[in-house]
Amino acid sequence: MKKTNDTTPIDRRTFLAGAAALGSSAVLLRSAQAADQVHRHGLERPHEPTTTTLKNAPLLERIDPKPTLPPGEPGKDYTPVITPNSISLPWKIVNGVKVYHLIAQEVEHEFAPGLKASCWGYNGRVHGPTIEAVEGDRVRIYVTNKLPSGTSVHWHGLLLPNGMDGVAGLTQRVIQPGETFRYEFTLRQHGTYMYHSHHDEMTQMALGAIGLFIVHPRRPREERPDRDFAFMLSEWRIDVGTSRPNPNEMTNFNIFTFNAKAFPGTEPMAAQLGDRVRIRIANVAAMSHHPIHLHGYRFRVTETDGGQIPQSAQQMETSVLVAIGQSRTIEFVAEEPGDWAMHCHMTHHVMNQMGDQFPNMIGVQSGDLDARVQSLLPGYMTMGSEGMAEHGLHIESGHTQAPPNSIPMRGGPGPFDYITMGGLLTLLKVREHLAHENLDPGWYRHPKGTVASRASREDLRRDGIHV
Ligand SMILES: [Cu+2]
Repeated sequence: MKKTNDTTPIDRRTFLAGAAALGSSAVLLRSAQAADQVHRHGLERPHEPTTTTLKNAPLLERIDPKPTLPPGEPGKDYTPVITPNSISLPWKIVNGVKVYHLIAQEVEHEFAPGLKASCWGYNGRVHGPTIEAVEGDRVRIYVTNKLPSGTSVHWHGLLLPNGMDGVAGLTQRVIQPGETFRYEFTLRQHGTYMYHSHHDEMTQMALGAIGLFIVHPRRPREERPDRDFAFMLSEWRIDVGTSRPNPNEMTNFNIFTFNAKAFPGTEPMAAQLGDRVRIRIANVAAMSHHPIHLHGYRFRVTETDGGQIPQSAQQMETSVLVAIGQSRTIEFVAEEPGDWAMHCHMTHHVMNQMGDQFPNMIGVQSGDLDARVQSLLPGYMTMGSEGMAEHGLHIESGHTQAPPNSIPMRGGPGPFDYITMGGLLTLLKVREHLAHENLDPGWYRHPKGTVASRASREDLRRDGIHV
């Protein structure tokens, strides 16, 4: 894969270059002539501002250009994206247009073993499947509403004709239950975008009516990644013992997810040593920004949802803040083998369904308090005198019964001990050889002498450490 100096997003000239390479259909010629006129006008009246020049372009062609390149193909034009715990939405090509079908519907969703809830999603998934396409593609997306309420879909971050923007009431009529609407536009940019309900967003997004919309570059500026992962961050309020996310919650969310899964329900990212890895992270949570921290690596932040960051301005980071409504893309070469944590660094975001209305009991010997409270509140457990770690262990060992349909303060099993993080945690697993392309390769087998362990008496004596 060679480096090119293409400008991005695809501008009119790039479209034309593609058109010229393809030959001359009537459509191509028409758009070429139109662009020529724009160009000439620009030359004839060089002092006019760009906006005036643009006004001279046929309006329709400017806001909804006809594609001049064939539909982008996976493997040929791009490395297909991997959405852990999810899939890409299938599509077909009809007369050169990529056709998709989203069905908004109620979905029974499992966040992690032990917690299921009735959510709203698309095509049987929460969140909806990832829409994947290529810059310059013409897409036609049908949206069928099987929800009990009206809905609409907004294509968050995409440049498109105003009437395709999906804001119910403002740019279109509400899609009533049982109706199917058609959206159609040409992708004029590349990057990590989203789609989500834009009718009663507070309710519909809180219940999960969101998804990723990935647009691959037609001609990448840099080498293509070997692995291209995509995550959507979201947050939920699901009270212990209930099974419906609460859309009325304004600040106090208690389930935080990568692609609608809390650890240990999150599927890890598998990569081979030396792979170029791209991770896209989008966030349309209600209230929380998430500083996502990847262990073991430093990475370049290569894209925002506004576009590619020039190489000279790309920063090396180990955490990337993904604010609400934003997406960020990071890239690195997988040079460090192991099982590396990737998680939100807001410590409450790696806890699930934590009760926060109790006095601080750290260091307090609570005696038989729990047993007495449990006669009134089954499943009650004081945040123990040693902190929260013991809580998950107590539950995992069957010592304490978790309330039905809940994952309070739960983490998950690790190869050494219980991992005391849940929520926004997933793993990057880098191996010298992967037996199966995208499957979990199991726990890392550390080379001898590379695991922290209990210091020996000899170590302490040699180094003059007195304990
Ligand atoms: Cu967070």
